[in-house]
Amino acid sequence: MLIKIKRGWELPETAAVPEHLYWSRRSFLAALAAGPILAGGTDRLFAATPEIDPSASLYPVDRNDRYTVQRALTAKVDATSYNNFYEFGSHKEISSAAQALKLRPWTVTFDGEVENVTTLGIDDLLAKMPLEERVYRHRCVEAWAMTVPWSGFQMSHLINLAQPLSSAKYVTMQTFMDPEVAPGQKQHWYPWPYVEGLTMAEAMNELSFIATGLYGKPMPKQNGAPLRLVAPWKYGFKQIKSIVRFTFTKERPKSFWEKLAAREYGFWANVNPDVPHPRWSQATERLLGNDERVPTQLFNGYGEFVADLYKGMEKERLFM
Ligand SMILES: Nc1nc2c(c(=O)[nH]1)N[C@H]1C(S)=C(S)[C@@H](COP(=O)(O)O)O[C@H]1N2
Ligand SMILES: [Mo]
Repeated sequence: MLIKIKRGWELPETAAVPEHLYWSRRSFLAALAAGPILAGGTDRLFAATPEIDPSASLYPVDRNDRYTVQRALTAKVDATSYNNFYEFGSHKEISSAAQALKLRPWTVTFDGEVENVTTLGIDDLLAKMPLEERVYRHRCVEAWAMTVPWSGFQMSHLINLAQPLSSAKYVTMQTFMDPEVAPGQKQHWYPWPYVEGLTMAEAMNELSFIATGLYGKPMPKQNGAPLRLVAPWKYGFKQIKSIVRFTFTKERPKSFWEKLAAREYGFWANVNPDVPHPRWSQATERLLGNDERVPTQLFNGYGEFVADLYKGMEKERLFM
């Protein structure tokens, strides 16, 4: 008998609850949890409504058409309700839990091999960066994909601001650490905080982008507010969310997933349909919002921008 076991990424779009239903259901649950309505229940009810992001007036920003892709945009409801953010749970429906994330104050520190160690408030950083919109493909290693308009700035501007020394060979990025806000971080078998890294050449590549918004609005918390990496030729797990630190190093960092399962998730993680994950094929991908499967492309379709970065490195595990 043939038994087909459904993997997580093959599940239907159970997460796609329309936004108004989503918020009303959440308020209802919050009110229930608060107990008798008259005994302070309304505080809990309002706690579930999203606050105004102080960077809201910066958006929308002009789209940079150099990066337009031949693929339809994913519906906003899908990209904002089907997420990976293990700090808030090891499943896809973390968007309501992620609303607990506090976005101000939020500081970003540049340290390691730098001229001067500096710490900057997020609003000061945003004011210094030239914001633009880019439509990029996103390909999760679990074989689902989306195409979304990110707002933000080219990562090279942030590197120039940080002034790394010539001794810097890698940039390591780190997510916030606060188990009270992000209960997933109480799961001690994960190597928190989430860490990812790029070589300096990758970080300076024109495609590398620090996203601060999505669909013409500030970044939703579940998508990695207030700033997350977007390196679209690499699998989704490289796209580290809610970054608080950029550390420039001489040594190659070990990333979160590499620490957990080095056999399955390497440092490079470049998309390649011909190199299967040890447990599944990477030949095709499912587009969020429908069940259509389409072929996956080498470097997720961005080879013209990045293939040269990997010349002469054929012995490395470039595609895991
Ligand atoms: N801090 C942190 N960043 C993270 C993750 C995570 O669990 N924690 N998951 C990664 C994975 S596997 C993917 S596919 C993308 C998902 O981004 P999205 O939810 O905005 O689509 O975020 C990446 N960044
Ligand atoms: Mo992913």
